[in-house]
Amino acid sequence: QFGTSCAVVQVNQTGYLPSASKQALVQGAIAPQQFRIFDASGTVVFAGQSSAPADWALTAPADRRLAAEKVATLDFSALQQPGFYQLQLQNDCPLTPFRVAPAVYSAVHDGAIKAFYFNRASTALSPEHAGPYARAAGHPDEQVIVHASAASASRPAGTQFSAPKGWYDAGDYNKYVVNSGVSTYTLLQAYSDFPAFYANRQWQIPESGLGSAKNAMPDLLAEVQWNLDWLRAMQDPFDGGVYHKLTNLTFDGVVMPKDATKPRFVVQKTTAAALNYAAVLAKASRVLAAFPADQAQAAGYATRAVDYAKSAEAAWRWALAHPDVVYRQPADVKTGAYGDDVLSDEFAFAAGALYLQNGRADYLAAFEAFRQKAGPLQVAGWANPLALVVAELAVTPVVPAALRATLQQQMTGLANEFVRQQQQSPAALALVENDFVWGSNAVALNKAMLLLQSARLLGTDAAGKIQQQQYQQAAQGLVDYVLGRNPTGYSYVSGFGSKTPQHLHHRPSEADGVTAPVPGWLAGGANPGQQDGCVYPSKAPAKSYSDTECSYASNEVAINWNAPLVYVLAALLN
Ligand code: G3I
Ligand code: 9MR
Repeated sequence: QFGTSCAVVQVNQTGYLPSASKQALVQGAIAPQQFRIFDASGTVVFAGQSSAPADWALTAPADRRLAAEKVATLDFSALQQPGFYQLQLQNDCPLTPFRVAPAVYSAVHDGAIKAFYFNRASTALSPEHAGPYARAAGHPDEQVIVHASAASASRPAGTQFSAPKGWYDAGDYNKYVVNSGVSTYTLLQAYSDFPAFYANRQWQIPESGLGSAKNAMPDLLAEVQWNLDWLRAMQDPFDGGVYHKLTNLTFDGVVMPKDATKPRFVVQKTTAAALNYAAVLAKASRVLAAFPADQAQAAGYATRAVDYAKSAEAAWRWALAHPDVVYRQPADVKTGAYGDDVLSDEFAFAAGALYLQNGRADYLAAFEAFRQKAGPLQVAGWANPLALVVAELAVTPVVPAALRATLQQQMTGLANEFVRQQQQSPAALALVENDFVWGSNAVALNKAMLLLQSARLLGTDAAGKIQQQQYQQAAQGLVDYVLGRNPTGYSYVSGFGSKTPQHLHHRPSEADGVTAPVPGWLAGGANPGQQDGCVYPSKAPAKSYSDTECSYASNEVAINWNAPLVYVLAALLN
């Protein structure tokens, strides 16, 4: 019933913060578009014109344009009054609803962190906390078998030990130290960057509100503790080495946890696992030790803080003695590999985190040596954790001033590049062709995280303020992108938005008999690699997303994808 010439408009489906930049995406227009915005009473409160439609990624051949059609941007940043609005191109075109409100990311933030609770292993989820997603316990992981690849004199192949709890990695039911490490570190960083925000924030998990004033643990730390308890058990107490993963030999079928009863193994000790473990345990030690002494004592944090620090150092020593044990998937193991041959960034990650924990010069020196070896700073990801610790070292006063300056320059150098990407994109999105990999939505959010962390490094002079605004705008664009302002029109977070993934590759969501998937999960996102061989609507990088259970390469969920979502939403709410 609408005019055939109507272009499609995509907005952030959860809304816009009053003072933030506000943009929408126009797809399929060939000429600039006029647009109007109506308030709830139907009054026009804003009118404007789009940017000129253009191909996104000019360097790509015609069939590889990121969106397969021309895109343009509508800017209505000046609309700051909270309210419910509708945006329209020409008179006979459809209305696109959106809202402007101060706490617009509050619910989606809580959903994104609650998702970790929904993926807890070794426990039942109660109706009180999980509603329709309540389920029986699975994967007790109390009799985990040492795989031949992980055998040592103290724990020969076939030895059994207990390593319960932790979060399932993703849509599968396995637990991988490398990926768990970066996810946990990111959540702990959210806690240490926004302590007041998290102090009393609750999202109905079993630990919510438990304990006396002296030992109540913020929900975020309680959630993280669930995973730390598992991680801690992944270290071989005899030599400090850390198993790479705890897994079945082959992926489970589409069943609920209680019906997934294949034997569980720990597989190979690796350098990357030891280093990620060391970084997280060092960070956790510091977070727990920072509580007021009487509170930390009452809650048992003080003891744990000491244990974690020692354990992190033991893992570090193991890594130094075994500096190049890369993960090699044994022939009988078919689950996720998280293999990475480049370890200098992991070494620097662990050294930096240990230095922040113990202040020792040898760790600082190791950080510097490995950082230089790792080369230019890269956006964080499971194979590239270094940026996570660089962001903290860059703002920590005990770090020597010259090093801090270098780290700050590295961060702003990368952030400036992302700003350029946004400015060069007709979609006003800081995304380039290389970003569209398996887990592209997390690439977007890790970029946003780096931008927001870089924004706080800038001076308060006029130039600093302009740059800061650019960083915030680029980050906001990336958040908009995952929440709907993208060429698929999906808000990629289950349950949050008007068009959200319905068929996540997530075993509980598929097997639980509830129509709607478990809420709060970020789908991996557009991925032209299409490694799953499923049916996709398009090959164009930014449209290569398949909302099907089949599609693990574009529609799976993962803890390392939700973690930067949590961080970035917390940052925007602060
Ligand atoms: O980095 C390269 C890039 O340089 C290259 O241009 C591009 C071209 O294809 O590939 C990029 O690498 C891809 C990499 O993801 C990017 O992070 C690989 O092709 C791709 O195969 C790889 O996918 C990983 C996938 O496992 C398969 O190993 C994902 O990162 C990783 O998130 C995913 O993790 C899985 C676990 O194994 C099992 N549990 C679920 C989890 C999520 O799907
Ligand atoms: O479900 C698995 C998913 O968690 C992984 O990310 C993915 C890639 O390792 O593999 C999925 O399992 C598939 C397997 O690799 C091939 N057979 C079909 C499985 C999905 O149902």
